[in-house]
Amino acid sequence: MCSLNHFRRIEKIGEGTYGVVFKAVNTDSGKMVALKRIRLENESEGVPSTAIREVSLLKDLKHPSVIELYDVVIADSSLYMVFELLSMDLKKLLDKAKEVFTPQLIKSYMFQIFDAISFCHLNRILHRDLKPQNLLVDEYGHIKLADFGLARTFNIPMRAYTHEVVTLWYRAPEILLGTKLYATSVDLWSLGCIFAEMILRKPLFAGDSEIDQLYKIFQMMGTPNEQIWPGVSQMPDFGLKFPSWKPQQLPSLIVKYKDKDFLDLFRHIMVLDPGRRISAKNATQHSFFRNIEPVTYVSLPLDG
Ligand code: INR
Repeated sequence: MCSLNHFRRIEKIGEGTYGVVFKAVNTDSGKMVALKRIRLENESEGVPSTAIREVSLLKDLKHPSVIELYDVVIADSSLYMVFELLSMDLKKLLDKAKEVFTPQLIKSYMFQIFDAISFCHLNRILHRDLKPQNLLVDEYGHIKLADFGLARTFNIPMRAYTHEVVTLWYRAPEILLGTKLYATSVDLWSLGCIFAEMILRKPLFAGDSEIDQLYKIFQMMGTPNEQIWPGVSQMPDFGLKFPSWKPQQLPSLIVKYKDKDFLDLFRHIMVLDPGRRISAKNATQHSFFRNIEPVTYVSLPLDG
């Protein structure tokens, strides 16, 4: 634990689910960092010790594709997290630089993220809210996971602290159906949606409410039943009145993707029954990644 006095804030760079993120500099070392502030105003008894313990565990979670947490600081009824700084998030890159998503870059990003998620799952950490905004990229072709590990401590809120609507587009069907027992498979669904978006250059399932999100998934993947997903009819929010859609052909850009192995991997990820969905570890060993190439320079769009 170190003091906040060692950091000078430069500018606000992002708004995570739980708080605002600043670009800052460690004035002792000159090192640039990302400083995230989580306000804990309604915690009258100070910062809960469980939160401090849980957040501190993340300091030991070291992987080349997981944003490093350098330190945790408690100051002025806030919890500050000092992180590794990267130049851009994947959402901005998807919005601004659609042409950078070559098949090699998509494959490289997919491998790095599956490897990172596999490592997190091995350490019994679920992300639970993966989306392009919390995948960070740099100009060397690296992609790293951020904004994870807090879901158990703070719960995923309905709205970001800024009242911005929390996106549902990457949410697994079992969460939308009200499961309370999250498994590692929720993260695989989100990754499938993100990878489809890199190829399609638009979101795969862009729902504007929980039921719209669920129906968009069912319209493409088919409405689940007990045959294809044992236990589905017992889920808390399963409705007997759900329309029964037949599975549709996946978008043609995915079916006709130039790398033949992609479709097989994608089909193993986008499985409605979480128990039958591929694991992150098995995904890294899929034949799609046989010819993985080293990461290379990516020209990031300048801000403005
Ligand atoms: C950037 C962000 C660059 N870097 C947004 C951003 C736009 C451009 O959120 C970010 C982070 C960074 C960031 O460099 N390191 C971290 C975010 C987060 C943790 S978190 C660490 O957890 O998502 O708020």
